[in-house]
Amino acid sequence: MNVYRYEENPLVTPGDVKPHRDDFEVIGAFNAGIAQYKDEVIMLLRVAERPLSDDPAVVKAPVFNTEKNELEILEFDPSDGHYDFDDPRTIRKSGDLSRFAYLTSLSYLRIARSKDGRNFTIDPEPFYYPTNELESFGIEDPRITQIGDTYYIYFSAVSPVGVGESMISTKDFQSIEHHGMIFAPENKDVLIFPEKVNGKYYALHRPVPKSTGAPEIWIGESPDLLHWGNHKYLLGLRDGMWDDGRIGGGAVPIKTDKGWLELYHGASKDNRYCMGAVLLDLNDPTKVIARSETPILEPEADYEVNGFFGNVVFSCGALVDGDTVRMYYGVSDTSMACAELSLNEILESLVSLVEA
Ligand code: MAN
Repeated sequence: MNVYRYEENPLVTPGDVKPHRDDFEVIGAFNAGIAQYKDEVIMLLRVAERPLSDDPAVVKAPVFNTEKNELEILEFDPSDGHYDFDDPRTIRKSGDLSRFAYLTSLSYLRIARSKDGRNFTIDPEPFYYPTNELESFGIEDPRITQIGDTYYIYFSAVSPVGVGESMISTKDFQSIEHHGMIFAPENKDVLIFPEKVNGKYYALHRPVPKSTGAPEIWIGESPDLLHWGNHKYLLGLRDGMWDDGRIGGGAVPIKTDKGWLELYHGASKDNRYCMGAVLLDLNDPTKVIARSETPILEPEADYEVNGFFGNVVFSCGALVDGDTVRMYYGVSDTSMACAELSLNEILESLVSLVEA
């Protein structure tokens, strides 16, 4: 696969973003939703901020208190045996490492704008900050689907009761309407198709089943973008391959002559995140036609390998112009980058899953 990484990569780094509070530092500006708005490319950044700490003997966890409408900062002693601090992203209760008790940073959404898609200017204020109790641990990994003149923005809403997917919408990237939670916990990586198929809206989503099953991709349908049903299991993990740990949708599905092309992320069991592609039937996206055997993009560049949580390429949006796919992607849970790939080359690389 020919991958052209921009010379300007990483395009946005935490150092480019001014923290929205003086007592905080920005540790991530990554996993951005992407949209074309008028003559600008909008990168809706997931900005992760954590409370400044000059004492290594204190680990802090920011939590948004919706009743008081303010951030609270909890403090932990890293030698406290009740908790496990090994994953820099989370604080876990010892003996129950399958779930987290707190996050070490809080994420919200901030706009970066560009005329050329390479040089971005970051808005001085957050675009959307947590506003309700389902968002008290933060807002993560937004995706943007434009339908008519409305941009639907949906994201992981993280709180002590779970990680679900909530949705807001805007027409001008200024005023916001909140539509509540559209997929209950645990669910992430929702990708709403940009148009109806046979009279129905479709969305990919990624539940994390517990009794049986794995973090794999499902598809559901809706009459109105708010009520989702008729869920079907779509795409699974592959033992011993690059996507044998967890998978989830990445960019908004791209309509092509051959079908709906979804650029998805797959992580191995040891948390190396790559991007791959899957082709779904144009008239029935619950049918998988073909899939990548090998990744279309994997962590290789220094900024993709090293960072807050290294070895991660994670796309939440791409822009397509003719044969050129401009895939924007978060790197190492730290910064944003972009690479161009050929649409035809991606399609030709897919291996058919349909019996001849
Ligand atoms: C995982 C990672 C983190 C994220 C949490 C909560 O631990 O994806 O980046 O903050 O889940 O969604």
